[in-house]
Amino acid sequence: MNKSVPLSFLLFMSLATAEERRVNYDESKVGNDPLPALLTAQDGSAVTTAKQWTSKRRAEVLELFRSHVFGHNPAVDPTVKVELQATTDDALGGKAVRKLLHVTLPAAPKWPGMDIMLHLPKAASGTVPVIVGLNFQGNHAVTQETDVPLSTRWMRPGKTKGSVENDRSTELSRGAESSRWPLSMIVERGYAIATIYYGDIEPDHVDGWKDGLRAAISAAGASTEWKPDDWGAIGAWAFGVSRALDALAQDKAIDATRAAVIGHSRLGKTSLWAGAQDERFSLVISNNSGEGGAALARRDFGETTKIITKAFPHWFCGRYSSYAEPNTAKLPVDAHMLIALAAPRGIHVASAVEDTWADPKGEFLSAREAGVVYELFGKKGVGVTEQPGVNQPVGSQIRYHIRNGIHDVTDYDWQQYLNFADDLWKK
Ligand code: GTR
Repeated sequence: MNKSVPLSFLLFMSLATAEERRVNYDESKVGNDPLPALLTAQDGSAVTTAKQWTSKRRAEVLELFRSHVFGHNPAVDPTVKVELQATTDDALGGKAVRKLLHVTLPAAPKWPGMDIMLHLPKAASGTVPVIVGLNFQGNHAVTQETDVPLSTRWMRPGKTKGSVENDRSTELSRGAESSRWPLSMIVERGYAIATIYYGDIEPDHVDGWKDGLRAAISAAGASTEWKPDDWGAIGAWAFGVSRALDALAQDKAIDATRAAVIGHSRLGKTSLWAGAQDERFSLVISNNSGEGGAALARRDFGETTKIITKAFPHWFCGRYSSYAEPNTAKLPVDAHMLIALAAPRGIHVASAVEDTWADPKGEFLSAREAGVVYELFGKKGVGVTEQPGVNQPVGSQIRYHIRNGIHDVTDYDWQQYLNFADDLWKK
């Protein structure tokens, strides 16, 4: 059993019927529904070449994810307006130049915009690759640097008064998420690192869209009635990540052809979806993304489609909940297809031993099964058939590792991601 009980689990328990309150952690009971075929097009023809994947099958798979899982983004002019709000030449003890950018969308003036915190390696000669990811608690929580302004936006309610959890917009919360963002290590390895608070894009609760990007983009604003295949919060967050890349690409110090997207947990699901849609990301990183991310939905282990769509219906399109158990086998996609949408680019899937809620084995299997698409491009996937042991990263263009410990992002995880980035971009 996992050590820490996820909030969604508690929420689910309070909403669920007795029959639904069953979480399986027995590998012999995960079920064996076959996965949808990656290499059979909707007209029944076999996909045998990279060209057939790129020109036909890829678009079909992407459309299936839009129609059934994450929803469609609305048509909107994505042009961003970027304001440089502050530059610090001696950030991170002199290792980095830090820029604070504010990004808005002129086509959606009601959206207050998002703040990007960008750290650039000072020692770099020439342009640098960039890693972009959303954070959970505000840019001020990612760094200990006291001159980064505290977020004034919506924050996830906390559990205990007077603690970091309950005071996410006060000095108490400064640096609270910094263990997940080893900024010094990243810039020392020659990478720029950009992060954005996910709540800037859209608050994370069922009515969050009313104060976020989705209402601002919809002509009907907060009186919008969503169709079953309209975008959910993950769609909006992923859209925001792409707009961040637009903004970063304008910085002369950055080489946007070497851009990675990273995310943990729900933001790992977001990273996968951003990488699936936006092929400018040449490396896609899923850290403990679990159900609705890298974990196969058809495996009944840990969190299920039923649990996630009950606890967090706003993350997905409305239709996704119709595939809650016992209907999961009818879902026309599964996580291996989400991984495959990154092909032939680099993708890294990471699990943690104690993160059983996210189904580490299901995360590995999707990475393994996506390999057939990479092979069309002459690239190798994870290169093994069995899930590797702890701290034994595997794979070529699809990487996978499982480390000790809980649902989290650790220095060990980052070291693997940076090693992969080096292999892709520096060798
Ligand atoms: C959990 C949820 C997971 C995961 C996680 C997170 O409560 O059940 O799917 O996304 O939240 O984002 O922290």
